Amino acid sequence: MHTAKAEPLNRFTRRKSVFAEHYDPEEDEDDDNNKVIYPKSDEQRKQLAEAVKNILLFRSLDQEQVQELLDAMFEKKVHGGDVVIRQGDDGDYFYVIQSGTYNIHVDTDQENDKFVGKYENTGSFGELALMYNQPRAATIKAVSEGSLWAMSRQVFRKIVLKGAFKKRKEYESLLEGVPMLQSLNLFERMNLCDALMPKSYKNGEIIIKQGEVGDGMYFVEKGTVRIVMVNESGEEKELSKLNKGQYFGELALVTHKPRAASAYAVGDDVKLAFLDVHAFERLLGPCMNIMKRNINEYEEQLIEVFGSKTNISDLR
Ligand code: 1OR
Ligand code: 1OR
Repeated sequence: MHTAKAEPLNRFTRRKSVFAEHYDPEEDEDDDNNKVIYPKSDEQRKQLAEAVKNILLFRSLDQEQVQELLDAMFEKKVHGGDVVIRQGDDGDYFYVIQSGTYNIHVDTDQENDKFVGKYENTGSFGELALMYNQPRAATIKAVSEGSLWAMSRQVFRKIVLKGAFKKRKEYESLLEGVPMLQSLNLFERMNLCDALMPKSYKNGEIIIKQGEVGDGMYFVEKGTVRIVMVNESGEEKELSKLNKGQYFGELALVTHKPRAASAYAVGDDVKLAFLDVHAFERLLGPCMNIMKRNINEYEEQLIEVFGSKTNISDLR
């Protein structure tokens, strides 16, 4: 199971480009005279705008770029049984799902055409071959009637690639250093990179306020964060100091309780990567058990710090 999961990772590091061109985002020039426009009805435009709203790869794009993308995408209807992408082929299009169910199959060294997952009415696929100049890493098969929005390799590279690649590169090494995330495969970690948003704080600034509703969690990219808790008798205690590669703010998301502590920036150059609660639920499912185990450790430490089990009943 684990070997199968690691396969695409080896692919990325082992295989050489199948295209003559090598990846260099700086080479992709902005040529504004060369815009591709597929006319769409108002209804189509509305549907497409809705479909791309949750595409993590588009997160770092501005309004204008998103408009250009919408113009450049065209609708593709599929029938049950259609193979949209075949593993091993060269990459031509990136797809956003409008409707339909799509199975993901991966041919590994051990097994032919193993079913590894599916998309249902939402999501996107086909970015890997376009980003990394690799053969298609999986086969995508339509299970039902459906509709896709396709974007050509050229448009993808011109508009989406630069920002997304930068983000994946920037966060890849950060996430590699987070032990909790070791259970994610490379593909899952890349999706996580797309979802993270950078945030900066100055010395003493509050990041999380105890008692508030949790909207996301944070990974420390640079600098130090203090975790401070006020217990039921109003006593304030510093619980921990966190540095690069550590995370916080996960507790409220796991327990669906208010924030258990406050978090403050230490020093003027604190950089964090923020993961909102929706992406957290979609992407960190495989890490949930590890996070829960770490919460048990919080409980043990809590007794040491406050000398009693204060607040512990509140924790779950
Ligand atoms: P692509 O251009 O390589 C196939 O064409 C697409 O399938 C790929 O981009 C991804 O968008 C998508 N591993 C690799 N690619 C995947 C995976 C995947 N799932 C979807 N795609 N894994 C599945 C994780 C559930 C890991 C399999 C071991
Ligand atoms: P959160 O979403 O509750 C505050 O927002 C964050 O502070 C919390 O998630 C955790 O990431 C972190 N020890 C270390 N870190 C803690 C602790 C903690 N509680 C919350 N955070 N505790 C052990 C005491 C030494 C307290 C457990 C209740």
